[in-house]
Amino acid sequence: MESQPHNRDISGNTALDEAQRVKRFEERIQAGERIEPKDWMPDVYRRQLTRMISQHAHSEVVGMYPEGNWITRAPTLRRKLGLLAKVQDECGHGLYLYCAAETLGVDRSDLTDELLSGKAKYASIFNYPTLSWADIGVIGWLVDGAAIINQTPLAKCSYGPYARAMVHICKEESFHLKQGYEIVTKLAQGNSAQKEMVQESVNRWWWPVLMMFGPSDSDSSNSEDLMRWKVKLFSNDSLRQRFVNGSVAQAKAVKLTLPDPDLRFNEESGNWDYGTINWDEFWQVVKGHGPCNRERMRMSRKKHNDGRWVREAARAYSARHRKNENEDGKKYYSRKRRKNAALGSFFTGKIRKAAHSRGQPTRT
Ligand code: FAQ
Repeated sequence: MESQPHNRDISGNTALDEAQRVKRFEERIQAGERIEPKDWMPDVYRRQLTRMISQHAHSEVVGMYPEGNWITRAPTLRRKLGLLAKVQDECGHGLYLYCAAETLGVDRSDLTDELLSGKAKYASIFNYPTLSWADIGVIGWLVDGAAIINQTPLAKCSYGPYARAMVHICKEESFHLKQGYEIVTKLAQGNSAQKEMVQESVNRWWWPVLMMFGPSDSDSSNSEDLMRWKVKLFSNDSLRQRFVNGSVAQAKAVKLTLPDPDLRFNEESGNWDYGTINWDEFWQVVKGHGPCNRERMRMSRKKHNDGRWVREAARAYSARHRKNENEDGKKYYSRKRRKNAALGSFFTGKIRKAAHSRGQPTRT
């Protein structure tokens, strides 16, 4: 009996086919080509992207809560409008990202279930409370600032839908950064209570913001895969360093200090060296034991339940819409609807004619 040269999988592919496909895939990545949803990709690439994009989407959505908390308490109408628009943008970012994740063959409702069950992570930073108005400025400056440093390279990542979503998102994040830095500048130039408030806020947010970039490279379990496949173009530590380098000058410009006694310019490396990050705190927050984890999850579940009727209405609308399509996808209108439409144009015609005879202008 002739022996089988290779094991075949369910679609009849041999192990050799698989190795060739991986090789071809990696060549495409090395050549800087974009991978698109219908292209072949290794399972691990698909899984890693689904994990990362969905956690990013959850972060944008949960990220609305700390700032949303201040919409009703913004000090002026201008600030209220700016904050409202910003929070709305974050919601939009979540939607783009869920759509990008869905191109990988997952369903958004399953991703939401993973968030609500506590299985999926979201950014650690959103588990800290917003205690003063200055926090809104500092989030815009530092949190959005860190997000931009982390996300601008993602706009050049190897997966097309993620990269394209990031272009739009980063433009909006840049606007958020400017808005936040403007609030910080005003407070830093204000009276002594305002200066104190903004400095106190920087002191609370600085270290958690450094943690946003993820664990140090030696503890980053996903970086190897993600960097080989050009999803992540830079390591966690290198982006964190870039952020520290930029923030020092920005803080100095508004006469604020960063709460790190070990912050020092290193002539040799050209970087600002910084103190030790409290990784124990980071992992505690990631595992659900941060100051606001419970509150954020409670709110997420409440919003999900409160929004049930909207999802049901959208589903019913979509089902009705589908019923009104012929097999070839063309719109089908019932006899009653066709009659009403005809009557509508009959009456519109009559009204126009009457208006015309009275010498009134008519809308065309
Ligand atoms: N928080 O192996 P790595 C924003 C987890 S959006 C919680 O290094 P990776 C906009 C990680 O999931 C902010 N968990 O992971 C905004 C992994 O666990 P897993 C979100 C974290 O993926 C502004 C484990 O630790 N941005 O701010 C965190 O290679 C203002 C090992 O870590 C993105 O999602 C963390 N900070 O690198 C909204 C950007 N870090 O999943 C409102 C895209 C790590 O294996 C207001 N994502 N973990 O169980 C990324 O760039 C990467 O996923 C990293 C993590 C860098 C976040």
